[in-house]
Amino acid sequence: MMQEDERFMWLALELARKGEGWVSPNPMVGAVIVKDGKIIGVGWHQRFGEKHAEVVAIEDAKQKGHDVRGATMYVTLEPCSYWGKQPPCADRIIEEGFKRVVVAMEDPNPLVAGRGIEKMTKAGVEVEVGVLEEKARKLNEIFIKYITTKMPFVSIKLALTLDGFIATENFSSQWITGEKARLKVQELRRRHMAIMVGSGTVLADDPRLNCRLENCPEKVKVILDRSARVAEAIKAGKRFKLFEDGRVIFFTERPELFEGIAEAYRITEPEEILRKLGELGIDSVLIEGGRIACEFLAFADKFYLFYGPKLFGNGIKPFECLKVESPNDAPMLEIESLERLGESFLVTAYPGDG
Ligand code: AOF
Ligand code: ZN
Repeated sequence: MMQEDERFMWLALELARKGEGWVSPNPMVGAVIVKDGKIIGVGWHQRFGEKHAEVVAIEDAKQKGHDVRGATMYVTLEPCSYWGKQPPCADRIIEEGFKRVVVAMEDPNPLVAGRGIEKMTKAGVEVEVGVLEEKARKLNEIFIKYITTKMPFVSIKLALTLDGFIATENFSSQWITGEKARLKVQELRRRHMAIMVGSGTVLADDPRLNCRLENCPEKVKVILDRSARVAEAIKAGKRFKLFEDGRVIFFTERPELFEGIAEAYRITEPEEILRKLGELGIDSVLIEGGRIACEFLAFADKFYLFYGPKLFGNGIKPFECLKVESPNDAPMLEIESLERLGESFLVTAYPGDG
């Protein structure tokens, strides 16, 4: 039975992932309905505010002429128990007469937090929790952080030479990594609601900061521009590609200079910037500006370090602000994976202990 449960949950997790980028700040959720050992319906949460995975799967089964009474529902997140933008899935599952519900993880949303499971159990549904839980937690690491802290999940992405530089001494950084690594960055952009860089990057590279994969929603672009250099450049007649799509937010000491240009806040302290983004409903930030990475190091939840096969000898270092004197004092990372991307490679890591 266990093996079977894992197999269907695996499929539910794959389905959930199809909502990536579109459901934020909601979780990615997938559901599979099984009766007499056969899959009779599948579904996933497709867009923020729209139908939940369980309901999509129930409708899928019915539309194909199946009766869900007595069936098993595999779902990657505990079915919800309250009325939000959608009705409570736990109630619907009870009404539909499911015999068994297999859940990967409890919903960390304080409005649910076990109440969905409790409701179904009380109604006589067999509920099992924790199948492929680790995988489900990883899939929704952004949601878990945001729903429990109201602070966005912070990822730091850097492109480094093998000797650890993010740019030459005159700030030139195009290109350190190759095509495959750049495609991977697009996938990271899909996963995060907002992309953040400093004004130096905007002025030097004029990046679009968008997601160019097909099936990718518009991004929120967050620019740290303490002295409003971008506003001044615009007033002097310069144009920037990042304004071509998506929402643009500046954090600056001079928000008044951005009137008629973009949304701007008089906040420059990293923790306050993140708090504001959380208040604005932004669940995740991908920090792409190498020179702002160090300021946000203390708040980083994840690192994506791309290494290209080059040596600069000298240049800009990403974490110079650390000033570690003894290796024993160095912050540690916990490496999750190593991935080869053409001639480059990617180290994915979490902050470690210490
Ligand atoms: C589920 N299945 O597919 C999703 C769930 O405003 P609402 O009604 O869309 O509710 C959002 C909350 O519902 C979200 O914070 C999370 O706790 C849960 N999301 N639950 O059973 C789903 N997307
Ligand atoms: Zn629901």
